[in-house]
Amino acid sequence: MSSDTTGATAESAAETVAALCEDRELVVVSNREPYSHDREDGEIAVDRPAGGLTAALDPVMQTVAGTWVAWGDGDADREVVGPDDTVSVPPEDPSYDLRRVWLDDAQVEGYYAGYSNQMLWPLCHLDTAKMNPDPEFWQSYRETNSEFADAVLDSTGRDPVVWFQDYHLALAPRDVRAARPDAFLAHFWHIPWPSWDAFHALPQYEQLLDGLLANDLVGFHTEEYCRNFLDCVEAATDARVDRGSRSVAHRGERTFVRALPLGIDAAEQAELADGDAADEFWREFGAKHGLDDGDIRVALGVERLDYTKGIEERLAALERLWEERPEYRGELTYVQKGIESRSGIEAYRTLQERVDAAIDRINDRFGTDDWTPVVQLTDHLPKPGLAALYREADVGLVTPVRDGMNLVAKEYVAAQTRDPGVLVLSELTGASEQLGDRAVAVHPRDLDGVADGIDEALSLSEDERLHRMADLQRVVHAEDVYAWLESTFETAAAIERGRHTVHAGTT
Ligand code: GDG
Repeated sequence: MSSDTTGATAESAAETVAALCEDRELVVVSNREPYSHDREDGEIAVDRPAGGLTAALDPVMQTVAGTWVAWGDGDADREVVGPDDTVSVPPEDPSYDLRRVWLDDAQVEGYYAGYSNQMLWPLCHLDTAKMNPDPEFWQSYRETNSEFADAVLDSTGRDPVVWFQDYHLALAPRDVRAARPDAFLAHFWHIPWPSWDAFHALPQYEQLLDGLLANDLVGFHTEEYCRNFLDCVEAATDARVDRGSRSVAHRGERTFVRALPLGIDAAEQAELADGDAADEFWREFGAKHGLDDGDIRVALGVERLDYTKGIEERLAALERLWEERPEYRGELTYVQKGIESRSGIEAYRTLQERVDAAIDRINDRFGTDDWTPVVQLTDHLPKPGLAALYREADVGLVTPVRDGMNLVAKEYVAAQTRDPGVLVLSELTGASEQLGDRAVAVHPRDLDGVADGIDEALSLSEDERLHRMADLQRVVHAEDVYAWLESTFETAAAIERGRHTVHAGTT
């Protein structure tokens, strides 16, 4: 299948961002770093950008020659930095600075695994029972955010454009603002923002909001998260919320709140799915699991093993499907591509055990000598292998119980370059705001509904599948990661222009 594209590319996005930043320095701040240095067989090796966002920002940073501030977690990271804790990257063509922040074990435990992943993560995904309110976590989060802010201040001049990423860094903008009143500060929050009722469960709700309101722009994936954020500000602070302009006046500053749904590199995903490496992967994988002759249909789930992704509920829905519709036994295989994640945290370890037990139970119950109902893959796959799985899957099962966006849904769509499959998508993902209409929409906890959704997806005519997928691909290509970069920076530039107009008018 072919698709329309916007024409936004890595190069055009980088040029747009450079033009919009004019001569101001761009600083990106994130927990994870874009390059890490590790020792392999005594030699220092460089690990490349992995995630889609990091890969998309890298060419932008190369063009604007900015600074990226992030946790240096590679085991050889300290060996390659200069006295200012900075290394120029990429190694083969150094064009921007990577400024590393060092975390000790207590910070990894308190700031990262603790407050970020055992307070903010469960809170924003509405799983407040999993919150662990250890006071040390908060202390560590505050201190570490200050360290990130110091690193930003050390590495920039008077009025940079600083772009914070995600929930690890909610407090850092306030420290940067105090020292650089003229900086333009933006923040993108990658996970859901909950309603005030839920957010109220966080003891430090005021400090969190105050940190984020130091930004000129706060971006979320969806309009719903923007509304929730404004509701929280209204309920918890004395800031003035202006719903018309979707902005907040606080401490003499104004913060604009915008939905900026993140996309993927859709053109790259389609190319990978059509490439020789994907074909090669599928030949081997299909033969190994008896899926190569096309008789057995394939459903696919891809994610980090996380309790927000709805894996247990999905397995239960599949079990009901095989139980109540025996015609799918021997006819439908589910491939569970679940990569280990945050396994230092108890809730993640126990999830892993329950998922393994559910898969064993289902396979014992329905499996035969020549058919395994659930094939589990726990290894990290190279991109072409993942693209091959997407391409060959008749059903892409994306059923989180909560998810900020879910890029897997978009990758699945972009990889349908041949006989198109069908996306089954949870209503409780950010992606459903853009893709819900043309996917088979399901509620992840309605197990019969998910089973029906899988049945419906497998029963659609070829014509219907082609139409739905063409519509989905148009969205995923038009609203890709480069379009996202451009609209983020165009929004920032419009806010900045407005700010100067207001100042000019008042002096
Ligand atoms: C957070 C929010 C939001 C997975 N296994 C392999 C692999 N992956 C890649 C996928 C995809 C990425 O990991 C997962 O992204 P998601 O968006 O699905 O989910 P989170 O990790 O929870 O991300 C989420 C996102 O931030 C961005 O804002 O959408 O809501 O929770 O890109 O492809 N990649 C490779 N091999 C694997 O085995 N190469």
